[in-house]
Formats: sequence, C-alpha cells, structure tokens
Amino acid sequence: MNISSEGIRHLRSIVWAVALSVLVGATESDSAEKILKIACIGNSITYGAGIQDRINNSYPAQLQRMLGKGWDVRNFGSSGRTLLQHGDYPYRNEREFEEAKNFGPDVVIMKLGTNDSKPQNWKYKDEFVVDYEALIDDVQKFPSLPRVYLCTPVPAFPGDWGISDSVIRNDVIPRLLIVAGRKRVSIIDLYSALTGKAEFFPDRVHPDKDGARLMAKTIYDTICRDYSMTKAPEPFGAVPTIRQLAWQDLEYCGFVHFTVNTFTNKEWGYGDESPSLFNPSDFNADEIAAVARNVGMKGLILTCKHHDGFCLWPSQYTEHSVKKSPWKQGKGDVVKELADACRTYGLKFGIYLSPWDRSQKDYGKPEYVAFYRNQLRELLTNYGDISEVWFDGANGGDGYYGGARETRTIDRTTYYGWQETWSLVRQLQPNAVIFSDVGPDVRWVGNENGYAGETCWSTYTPIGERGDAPAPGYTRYQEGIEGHRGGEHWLPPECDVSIRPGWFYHAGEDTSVKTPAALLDLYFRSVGRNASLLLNVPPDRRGRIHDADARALKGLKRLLDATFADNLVIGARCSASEVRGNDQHFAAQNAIDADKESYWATDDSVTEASLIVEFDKPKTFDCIMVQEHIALGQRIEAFSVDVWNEKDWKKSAGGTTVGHKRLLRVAPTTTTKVRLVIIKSGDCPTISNFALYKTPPSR
Ligand code: FUL
Repeated sequence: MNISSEGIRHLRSIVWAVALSVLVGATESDSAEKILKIACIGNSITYGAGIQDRINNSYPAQLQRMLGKGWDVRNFGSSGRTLLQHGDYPYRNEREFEEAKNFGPDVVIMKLGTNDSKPQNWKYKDEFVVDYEALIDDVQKFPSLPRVYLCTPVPAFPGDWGISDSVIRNDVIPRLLIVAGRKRVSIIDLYSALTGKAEFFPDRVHPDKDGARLMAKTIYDTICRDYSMTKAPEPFGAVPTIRQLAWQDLEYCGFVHFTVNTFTNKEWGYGDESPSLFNPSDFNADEIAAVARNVGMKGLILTCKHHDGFCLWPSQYTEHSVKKSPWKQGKGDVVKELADACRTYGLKFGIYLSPWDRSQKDYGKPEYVAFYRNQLRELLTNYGDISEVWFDGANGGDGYYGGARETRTIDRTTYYGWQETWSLVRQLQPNAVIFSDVGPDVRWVGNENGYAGETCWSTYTPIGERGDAPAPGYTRYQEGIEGHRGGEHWLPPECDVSIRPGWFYHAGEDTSVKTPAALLDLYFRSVGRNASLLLNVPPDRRGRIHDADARALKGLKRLLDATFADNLVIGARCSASEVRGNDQHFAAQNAIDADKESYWATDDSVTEASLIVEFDKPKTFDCIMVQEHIALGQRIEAFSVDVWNEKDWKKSAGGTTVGHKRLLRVAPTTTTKVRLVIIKSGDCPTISNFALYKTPPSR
C-alpha cells in the first residue's frame, strides 16, 4: 500500500520535530521520548465487550503492549455503535468521539461497520459511503491532524443480534474500499486476518483475547511498516498471560498457616478436633500484614481450611469453624480480618482451601465436591480481590470423616473435577492465579524446601505418575524443579517453604527459625532462579508473628536492601554485538535502564550475542542479575558473564536458563568492563535487565 497524503504529512511532522530538537540543542533521547498517540475508534469489538479482563486484553490494550513505550494507545470503543448516521446508535453522536478528539491523537484507527449490517441499519446502506467520508473528514480536522487508518470489520460466525457476516463481506467491505480509495487512507484488513478463526469468537461476533491479539498484531504490523519501525520478535513457545506476568512480579510473598493445629501442636489435624480449641488470645491481622509489608513481601496466602477441615471463616456449610470457637464469642472471621488488613497495607491476598477434608462425613463421595465448591464460592465472593488460589496436592488417607474414623482414598485424577472448580475461580476472580501441581497458572516447584533448579524453565508439561494424564497430587512432581525446555504450558514455579521446620507454629521450634543468611540463600535459589518465594510464617497461639520469626524476616530485609541498594550499571555505557534492525527500540542501553518493559534484542535467529557494559572508573560487584523479556517467552539456555582484566575477557560466572530473573553471586570482582554473553538461545534473546550489585561489608 502506498503511503497516503496523511502519511507524508505525518512523516513531515516527525522530521520537523527532529529538526527542531537539533536546532534547540535537544539530545537524541529527548526526541526519542516523543510519544505518538493512537485513538482507537469503534464499537463493542474495539471496546472489548465479552473479553475477560478487557482493560488488559482488548485489542487497543494489546496493541499498546506490542508498541511499547513511545506510544500511547487509547480505547474509544462504544458498544452497539454504527457508522451510519441513520443507524440506531451512531458513533458520531457519542461522547467517545469528542474524547478521542480531545486526546489529540497522531493516529486514528477506525473500525466501524459491524452493527451497520443489522437489518434496521443496513436499510440505509446507500448512505454508508457518504457517512464514512464525512466522519473521516471530521477526524482529519481534529486539531492534532491525525493520520487515519480504516479497518475492515472482523468476520461474524455467522453473527447474532441481527449482525450478518454476509452483509459485512458482500456489502460493507466493498463500500469501505470505495471510501478508502476516495479519501486516500490506508486500509487494515482485519476481516481477512480473522477469517476462519471461529474459535476466537465464543459468541459468534466478539473476538476473545486471542482474537483481539490477532487484531492488534495486524494493526501493529501496519504501523511498524508505515513508521519504519522494526517489528518486535515473535513470541517464542508458550508465553505468559497478563495475570501470570503480574504474579511473576510479586516474587516474594508470605504463607500463613493457622488453624486448630496451632493449639494442638500438630502438623496435620485428624478432623475430630473440637472447634473450641481455636482460641487465639491476641490475634492481630493488622500487625501480621504490617510485618509482611515492612519486610518486603508483596502478598499473603492464608490457610482458610487445612486438611483438618476447620474453617477460619464462618462458612454456612459446616459447623466446624470459627463459629463454634470461643474466639470473639464465635463471631470472628480470620479470613475477613486478614483480607482487610492486606488491603490496608497494600498487599495481595490469596487463599488456601485444602481439597482434602478429614472432618467431613461425605469426603470421598460426590456430595463433598459440591460442598468444597460451595466453600470456595464463599471465599471467592465475600472477601474482595483474591490474587491466588492455592490448591494443595495432599489428598486422601485416614481421618475422622464425621465419626467413621477410617482410611479413604480418592482417584486424584477424577474425583475433584478440577476443570469445573477452576472455572469457578475464573468466573468469580478472573485476575487470580491458580496454583497446583499442574497449574493452570502457577506450578508447585516439586519440593517444600524452597528452591528451584539452577536450570529452571517457566514452560512445563506436567505428566502423571505413570506417564498418563496428570492431576494435582498425581504428577512426576520432581520435574517441577526444572520444568521443561519447550514445555507445552507457561507454568512458572512457586517455591513454598516454612521459616520453621513445621508449617504450623510449635513453641518447641522457636529456636529453629531460619537465620537471615539462610533465608537470603533461599531467596537466591528461588527468586534468583526464575521462581517465586512463598515463605511460610505461622502465627503463634496469640495469633501474632513470634519475635524470633519477625527478627529473621527483618534480618532478611536488611540483607536484601543492602544487596540491591545500588545498581552499578546505571549510567554506564552499553553496547551490543548486534541490535535488532539497528533500531533504538531494541538498543543495548535498554538492558541497563532498569525499565522492565524495554529490552535489548537481536535480529531473528541470531542466538549468540553479547552485551558490553563499560564504566568510567573500575567498579566492584559480587552479584549479577539478568532478566529476559518473558512476555515473549523464555529463550536463553546458556549464558556467561565475563570481566575485562585489561588484556582479555575472563569468565566470572555462567548459567543455563534466565527467565524472569536470574541472580548469581560471585566473589567480589573489580573491573572496568563486564560482558554478558548469550551462548545459546531458542531464538533471538530479549534482555530486559542486566544489573550488577555489591553487598556492603556486614556490620
Ligand atoms: C502440604 C500440606 O500437607 C502441608 O501441611 C502444608 O500445608 C504444605 C504447604 O502443603 O501439601
């Protein structure tokens, strides 16, 4: 497609901006900072109707992520709107149109026509060309003089609400082509891009997030071409969802094991404990949340019900709960207090609801599964936002079972009907990640000692113990430590570990709390190996964090703060063996700007590359951090970090996988130049961060 007159006008304005910046002596980075604004005009498909988490998954939101910094993409979609002025709801009359104008866009992407295909609107088809031309005229007269793109509507499969695919294909699109030709604006053909993709249209009209992704990608490709931008690398293998990316950034959270066991001094309650045993003398959720926040945790996960079946909230489905405890005269609700405290202290709040329940008489029968889901529904509806739902794989065995006192085993692969249970979570808490041995969002790392493998893939294909279909509690869980290169699913590992030998509080363990140094070691072996750290800190019988635990946590915080206080590469010079398309968007400097969204990348299929960081004066480091831009998948399989000894390069450290974050500790090393070498990568590397730190000598 030729560059239209608008295109030339626009390019001219960019040339002017650059020329002006030279005249006034602006630096290169000033001109690079000019943000181009894109207004997306359209109906419910642009708005993102029906898309789960439309704020993040509508096509404009996905386009924003693809374009990255330097662009500001806004969604001005309005559901049910028509292009036709005589249509039932003309877009032109909506406030979104005014808002798009006030936004001052450099680019306007127009995508209307789907609702025009309804019979009550299409009877005005003869006005379609005139109306669209008038709308384009209006847009081109916006004070910001935007460049206009016209999109063909996506297909309908075959349609609903009177929307008709054949009208879109045979009547709307030919008229759009006439408009585009007459107004000399570029067409982006979304109809062809989504043809045959019925699976992306669950309601036959609105694309889901994958459909919206394809729309965004089609538009992104056009923009890259017209603005002479190098396209970002294609995703490599399985990639994370938005909710997984958000989870990954939490890195360090607390686990709170608290129940009747705290008072019986047990690790696994049998299910016959009297609820009256649960009686913390001084439970203080605010203090627990405050400690967690102050030591750097990003969230807390509470054992709302452990295997003993005792519920920390007044569930309407059982009497085995705080309702029957003397604590707060049976009026208390630990879940509510901790959920509220987390909100007050800016922490995420997650829930653990043990699938195995040793108190329930129906455990093992279908009735129990319905009961379990009812309890889950209570937790997912009554306590605000839930960030993570933790499904334990421990399952079946002896128990009280309403007085039967026997051993019950269940078929772990079929009994719980996990798909249905997970869909409840999706429906009631769409932003929550689901943790279990098999995900579907976060996997168990395969041990309770708090470490991931030195090689650690976020990609994973869980397998059942006998090589068959897996389920929570039925996997070759040891494989979770490393994950699988090229694994089918994006399933990053979470490392759960207790600060004490047991998961619940036992006074006898007050002297066995892990030391700050041991905790730091765990941090490096979890967060530093592409996993997350879920550190259990069990409240004592008062319902508070024991001093010994609080001291250890504060000690860890001091060590972490000291280690990561000063990123030595900030302000250094950085160059790379190669930069993707020689384009600033993928410059070497992006790897040391401490901005997670920007990254250094090479051209496609370049799988060996290096990055050199140079200092003005020698610097001493003892800790290395590398991060990949995992939104596009995990790629690196081998890397090394070399230092310059004024004659040649000498290897300082190395490793296999990187992923979200890789931390390496080395002996203190002083040098003027450091080199990150990507030795092997599944496709071109994408490095979002390379950092060096020096731990100050301990006081
Ligand atoms: C295990 C449970 O059996 C432990 O008691 C603890 O809750 C741990 C986190 O998960 O499977």
